[in-house]
Amino acid sequence: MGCYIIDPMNGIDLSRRRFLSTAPALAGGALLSGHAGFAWTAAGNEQTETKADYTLTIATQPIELAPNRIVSVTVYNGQFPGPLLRFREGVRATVDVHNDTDTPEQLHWHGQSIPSDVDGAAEEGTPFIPPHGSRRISFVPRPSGFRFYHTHVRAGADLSRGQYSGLVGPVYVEPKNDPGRYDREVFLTLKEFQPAFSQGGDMDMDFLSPSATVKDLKESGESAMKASLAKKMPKGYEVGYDAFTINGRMLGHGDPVRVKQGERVLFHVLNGSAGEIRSLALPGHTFLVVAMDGNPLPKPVRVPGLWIGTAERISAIVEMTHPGVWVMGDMSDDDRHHGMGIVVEYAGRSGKPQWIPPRPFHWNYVHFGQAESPSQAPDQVFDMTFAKDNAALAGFNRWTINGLSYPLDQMMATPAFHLAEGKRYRLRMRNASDDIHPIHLHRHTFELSRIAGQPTSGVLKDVVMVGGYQETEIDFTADNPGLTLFHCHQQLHMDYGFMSLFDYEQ
Ligand SMILES: [Cu+2]
Repeated sequence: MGCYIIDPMNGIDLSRRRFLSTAPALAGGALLSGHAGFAWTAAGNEQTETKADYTLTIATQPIELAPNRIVSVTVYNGQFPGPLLRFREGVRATVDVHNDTDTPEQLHWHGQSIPSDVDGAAEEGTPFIPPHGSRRISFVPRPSGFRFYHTHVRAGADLSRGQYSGLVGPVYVEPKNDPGRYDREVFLTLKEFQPAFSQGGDMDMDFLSPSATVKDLKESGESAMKASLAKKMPKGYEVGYDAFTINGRMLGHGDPVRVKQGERVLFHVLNGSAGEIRSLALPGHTFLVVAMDGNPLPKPVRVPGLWIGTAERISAIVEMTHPGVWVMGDMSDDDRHHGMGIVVEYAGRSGKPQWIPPRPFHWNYVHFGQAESPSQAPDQVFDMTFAKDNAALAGFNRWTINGLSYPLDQMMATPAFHLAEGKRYRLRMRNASDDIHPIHLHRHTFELSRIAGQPTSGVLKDVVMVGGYQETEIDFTADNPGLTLFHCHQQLHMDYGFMSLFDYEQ
């Protein structure tokens, strides 16, 4: 989109190779004082390189989704998903990121409460990882649980960039003590490839409960759409996909999940999509959901299947009590037939993997929490209305929060919401569009407090799906000073305005 501003200091190519070859010329290291990748000895003129806990290299290369289905895609360390990174809660970690592409990159630590300069969003002031350059990132991982890392650049109309790429990987921050009663863990990353634009297409909303919509939101959304179509505007672009994968392999082409009868398997499921909402079911089995977005629920809840918004994570225990060879897959037949699934194979069983749809069910966040509002009242409530301006930006929908669209040609916009450290806030999000928006708040954990009119508490998350023409309320404590980005996690929506910045009062 041509709108990338590289900080002049951080735009300097600090790739390891070049640094080592030019190091003798940089006496004293003043130029590198902000670069934590090198520890200087007391003498100050000799450097030793400390080893990072992890190294991630961003590069574009062929990735095999299935035999003869090889796509060119940008990934971490030559693989999809990126390697599972395990951190210890509260123990400082360092990660070296090398960018072997021609464009600046951002690596966002989704779901962690860390400073703005390492969070991985240019809108918050995180320096870019320059093209053919490197950056060492150091932070204290927290809170514990299932998190992830992903690129945080705007893709705009470029379907090879942003999260349309394969720049997604799981993170597990080990808690100080792990109470889980399970035999083993399996990490699953759900992700589509081979994106293409289409016009129109309505999102499937039927799975969300409660389904009640708000009259004034519906009226304003529908009248805006009608007015646009009356002006002969086409419907704004949407993105669809040809290939669907779990852990980078289309159904039937990856290693099966091999289980034994009686095992309790803890699945950590990440929706790594650029914008799709996914579902997952395993015939003859149920899911005991123990955590959402990595945060333990007040109590585990058993469900017949999972619905996972873009960037959401669900940790669920499956008791292996139904021997066979099964397809664990998306409930959409079309998406499953295009690859969204993985085989679960019991020891000693063979044959063609079987799929049986689960009984119909609705997905209601309220079922996972307590049925009353949070006991702590907010100090302040922010009202936010989300709206769509159909096809307003060269065929792309323009998105607004309270009438404002985040500037496309600017990284750090003027913060629209102001926080005071220690105060408790409520966001009352009103969706005047017919799409479901997976809303993400950076650097903070929020508590669901009301879903389409139903009060709730105790469910701690960093992404929540806000249903079409519905209202959702979330509460959070301003406990991590610094610029904080708020946005819809659909790449297409955030790139075309659906973002806002919070700052802290000085
Ligand atoms: Cu959205």
